[in-house]
Amino acid sequence: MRIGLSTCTLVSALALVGCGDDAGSGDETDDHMHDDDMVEVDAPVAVDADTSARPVTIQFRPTVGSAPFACGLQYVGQGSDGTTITPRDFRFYFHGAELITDAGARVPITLDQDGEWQVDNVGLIDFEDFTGGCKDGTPGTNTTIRGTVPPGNYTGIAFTVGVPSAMNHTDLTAKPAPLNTSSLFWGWNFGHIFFAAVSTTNVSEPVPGTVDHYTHVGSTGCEGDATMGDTVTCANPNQAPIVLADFDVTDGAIIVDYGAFLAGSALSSEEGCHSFTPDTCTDAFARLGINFANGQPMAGQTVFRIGQ
Ligand SMILES: [Cu+2]
Repeated sequence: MRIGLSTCTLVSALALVGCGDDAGSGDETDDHMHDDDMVEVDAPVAVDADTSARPVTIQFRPTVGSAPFACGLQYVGQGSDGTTITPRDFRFYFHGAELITDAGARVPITLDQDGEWQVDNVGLIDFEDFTGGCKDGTPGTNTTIRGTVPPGNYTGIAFTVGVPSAMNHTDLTAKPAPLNTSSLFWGWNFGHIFFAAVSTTNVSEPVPGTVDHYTHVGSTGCEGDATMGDTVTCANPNQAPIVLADFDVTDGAIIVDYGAFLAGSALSSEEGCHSFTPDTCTDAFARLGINFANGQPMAGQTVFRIGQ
């Protein structure tokens, strides 16, 4: 749009008064009240740039490899030992979700504050529905990020798996949902379980029955007494920043692959990972993009990918 040289422009530039649409600019949003109209004369400016936030919904889709994930289904050949499993839990916290423009700029998604799944810039993605063998969570599920972003040409998405440290070490009962989910909380100092994937398998040894294999990712090596108001810092934050390119915000979905996360874990064993044991944690952490040795992000995560 060009703002034409007009009586209105001249008058408003000189007298600093507003004027209507008689400038012929077609500009519905500019009230012409500013005092620098003179420099805009015949200068190209953005056409009716409506910068108001637009709603955006990011879809997550849980899978076990290429198969849809669902509580109550059996999946053969899972883990490092080719176990037949049924899921027991599949949930994770995210924060700091951003869309990425075609120019590479990161634009935060302002989350809808729904009183249940999203608060501040944190959300809980919950794929389990408390049916079948899923016993750790709730009937409710949440498979989307819902919020607003300014208009833009977005081609990628980023978010971090985990709860921000400042919100992670507090009195659970004083926290708003979804941060008050007791089944995803270890205690004040360790904080929340960021990523939970639990499987159940039938075993015949030593006695016939079932074995649950837990993989719980959260911060470790945390110091400072949160109950006394100290700021807690964790030597191993174990937060996973995820960046996915070539994401179509309107048509695409983010696949979250339960099978890929557990592909290197011995699922017939009850010796799972609660973020403390290198033997059972190192592989799963790496698949999520976390170096177990130091708790820092590392490249090569295979749990999240773009799909439909
Ligand atoms: Cu645990």
